Amino acid sequence: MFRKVLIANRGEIAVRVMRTLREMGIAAVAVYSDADRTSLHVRMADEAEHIGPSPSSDSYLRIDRILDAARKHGADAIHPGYGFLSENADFAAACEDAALVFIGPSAAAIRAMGSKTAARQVAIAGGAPVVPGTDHPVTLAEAAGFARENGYPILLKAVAGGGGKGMRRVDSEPGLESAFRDAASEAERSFRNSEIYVEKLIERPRHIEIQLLGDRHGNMVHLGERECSIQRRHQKVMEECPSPLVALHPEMRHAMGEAAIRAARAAGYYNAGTVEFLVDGERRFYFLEMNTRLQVEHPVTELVTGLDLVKLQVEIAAGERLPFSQEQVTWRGSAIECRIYAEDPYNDFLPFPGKLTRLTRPLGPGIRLDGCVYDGWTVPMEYDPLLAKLAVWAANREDATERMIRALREYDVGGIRTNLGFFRQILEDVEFRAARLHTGFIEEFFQRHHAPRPPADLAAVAALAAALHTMAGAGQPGVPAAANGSAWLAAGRKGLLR
Ligand code: MV4
Repeated sequence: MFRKVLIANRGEIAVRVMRTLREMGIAAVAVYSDADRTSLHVRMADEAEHIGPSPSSDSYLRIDRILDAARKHGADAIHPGYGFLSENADFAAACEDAALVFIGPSAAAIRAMGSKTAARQVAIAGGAPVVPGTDHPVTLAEAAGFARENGYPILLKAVAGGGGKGMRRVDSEPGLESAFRDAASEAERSFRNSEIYVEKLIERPRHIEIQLLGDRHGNMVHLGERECSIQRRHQKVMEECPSPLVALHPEMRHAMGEAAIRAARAAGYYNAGTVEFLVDGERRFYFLEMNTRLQVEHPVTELVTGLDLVKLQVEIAAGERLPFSQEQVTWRGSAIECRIYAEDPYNDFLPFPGKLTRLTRPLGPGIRLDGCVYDGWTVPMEYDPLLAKLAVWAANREDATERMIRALREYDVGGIRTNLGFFRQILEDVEFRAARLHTGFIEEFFQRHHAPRPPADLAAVAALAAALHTMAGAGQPGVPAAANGSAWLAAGRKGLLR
């Protein structure tokens, strides 16, 4: 087993990885930029190395500086976390060249899954269902040909894809040319690769993903699914395990798990990984892409399976065999995670970094908090303003929902704006309660909650105001307002008289 591991990351995930390393008796080396001098991951580490100025391109994305730090501190392996260099095939290869173990899949597997068309080819080779589409980059004429054969709407996607960049919906032939140009130029700007491919558009899909774990001896298991349909601008906001849809149709877990394993096997995959699927209204599922890293939302899988994914990642990277078989994986209860951000949900979710002047954390039964903040810390504006991931476990979805509402009530953050209140509204929402989830959920949620009130309501409010006004004028002098009716009416009357 490794003696010392360098964590090439920051924030809550660096802290999360460090906690497991400590439990395994492995020393942790942190790296940090100027902006992170006072950050929790640096304070918690056994050793720490400064790797550059605040911009991540000068620090957390500098392969040379991270490898220098690992050599200087005598680390045996590097955990990349998520984001930054975690899905950079060159980084994985450079680690191996420097005789450092990259705690993740092979550089070849990362590369194969990084190209969305190559990933489709791998999935097809493995026999996993994919959305009808092209398995290679296309010209405008080829895109038009595909649409004529398969019908509109279609979705143009960037080959180098991710995060919805370079993606355009096209509903009919006249819109195709300009959409193609827009998609290609956005892809060029985002990825320096303008290649586009085409898929048939799936309307209002759910996003359900399968967690995989494979060792370097050819064993692979799935750890079930996560429902990640509640997201905004391609950023997940809330995740659940199990998916409420799969909970109703348990055969889906086995079918999707098997499909995910086949796709990953075709790529020669090992370590932790996630296969994303789109699920349509008829519960058909389609391979979308594979994430070759530990995911932000891994805690909900850990809560329901009782496993430590980081520990398993480290053991697999050290050459150990998976310590259990597929039949030994069990799922118990229900977990929900909310991503707590320093942002203003009522001002277009604008980041709201700043100094934390007050902090009370939720505690008690079934609560897990993966955070990186402490009272008095200033949330840096250079990075993603994720403060913490609040996850709860309970026996079923209803209880987990109530527990999350309770935890959010206990959570108090002062000095900055957060999305805590926004989550409470979602958790109370009838559509959420009924688990009618899809990738357009938040957009529709806002439409439902911010829609102008129907005229009937307006008329009712006007009538009530008029009635209260009349009552206020006709009220007997000297008689307490509450004696004329409810305290509620009294309050309304006071308001009108003020
Ligand atoms: C789709 C799709 C519908 N049909 N592909 C969005 C990000 C990128 N990774 C793929 N995405 C989608 N691909 C077809 N053929 C809808 C989406 C999509 C989406 C997918 C997962 C999670 C959230 C999403 C939000 C909007 C659109």
